[in-house]
Amino acid sequence: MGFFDKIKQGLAKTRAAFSNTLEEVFSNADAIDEDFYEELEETLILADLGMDTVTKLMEELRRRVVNRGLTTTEHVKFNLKLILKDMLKVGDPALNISTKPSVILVIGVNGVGKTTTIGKIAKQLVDQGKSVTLVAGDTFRAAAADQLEIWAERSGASIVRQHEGADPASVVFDGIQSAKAKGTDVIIIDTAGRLHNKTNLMNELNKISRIVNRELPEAAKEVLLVLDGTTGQNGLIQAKTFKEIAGVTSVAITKLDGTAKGGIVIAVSDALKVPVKFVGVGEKAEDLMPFVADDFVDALIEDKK
Ligand SMILES: Nc1nc2c(ncn2[C@@H]2O[C@H](COP(=O)(O)OP(=O)(O)OP(=O)(O)O)[C@@H](O)[C@H]2O)c(=O)[nH]1
Ligand SMILES: [Mg+2]
Repeated sequence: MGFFDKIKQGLAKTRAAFSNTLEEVFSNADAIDEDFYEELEETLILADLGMDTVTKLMEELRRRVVNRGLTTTEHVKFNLKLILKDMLKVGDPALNISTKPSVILVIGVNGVGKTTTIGKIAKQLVDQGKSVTLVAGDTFRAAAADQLEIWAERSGASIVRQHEGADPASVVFDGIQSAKAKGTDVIIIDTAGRLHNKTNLMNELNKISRIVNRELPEAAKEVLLVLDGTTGQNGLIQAKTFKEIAGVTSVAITKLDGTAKGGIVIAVSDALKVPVKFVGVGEKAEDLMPFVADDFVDALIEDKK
């Protein structure tokens, strides 16, 4: 199944809530007037596109309606989709793993799906013929490394871990040495999301980044932020904080299968200006998909047949 069909399925809850209401707004409109704009705006906000993004979107849409002399809802809908597609194109959607080794540092608050996402990415990379080393940088509890180990076995990746409570930066150092010795293609680092405050988290992530930059100055590096799609606007706040403290280069949004608020993908992309590279629609390895912006919008807002 391609991205389009799979994301359509994964977005079933969002589609049931948002797409149907949107369709009504379009088909009930007698004219492109203030009533129409108001209803459209309300529908977009309910789908969790976020106030700022919706405001910007509506301004651009109104501008186009005037400049292009749009008079039919069909044309307005087409332009709405074009604007959304543009909002999702804020950088290269492919993972930057151009060097050997490359490093993916995976961050995010607890429970969002970091470890699962790492496992899924590892499985996909190994299936593509790449060698992968997982680094258990979440040393808060032994169970975290155990969970990563299960994914290592499942995917065919190797894993570097230490005891519970070990210094994450030292595990990362070990992981890099091991990857260098083995000639690994991609190193993926798991981190703890449960540090008590922003300063702690920032110090920890900075320490890890320093080790990576010192040991692998030439390597391609991704800082992949994982967000739980079911947390809506809360996820957007997390995203802004992490961008500020950790230099996020890409985003994965998980659990879209469990929410009616899939519009968060657009809100995050627009607010951070960082590309969404993966979306998760389930717990299996194949349920994490490389993101395709145009297909996402086409699945969210279907054209009339
Ligand atoms: N339905 C669904 N569940 C998911 C998805 N991604 C992750 N999960 C589930 O979310 C739960 C938490 O995932 P973890 O990978 O353990 O999250 P984490 O961020 O590593 O959590 P901590 O290590 O506690 O910080 C698990 O039960 C996963 O199976 C998804 O796309 N869809
Ligand atoms: Mg974890």
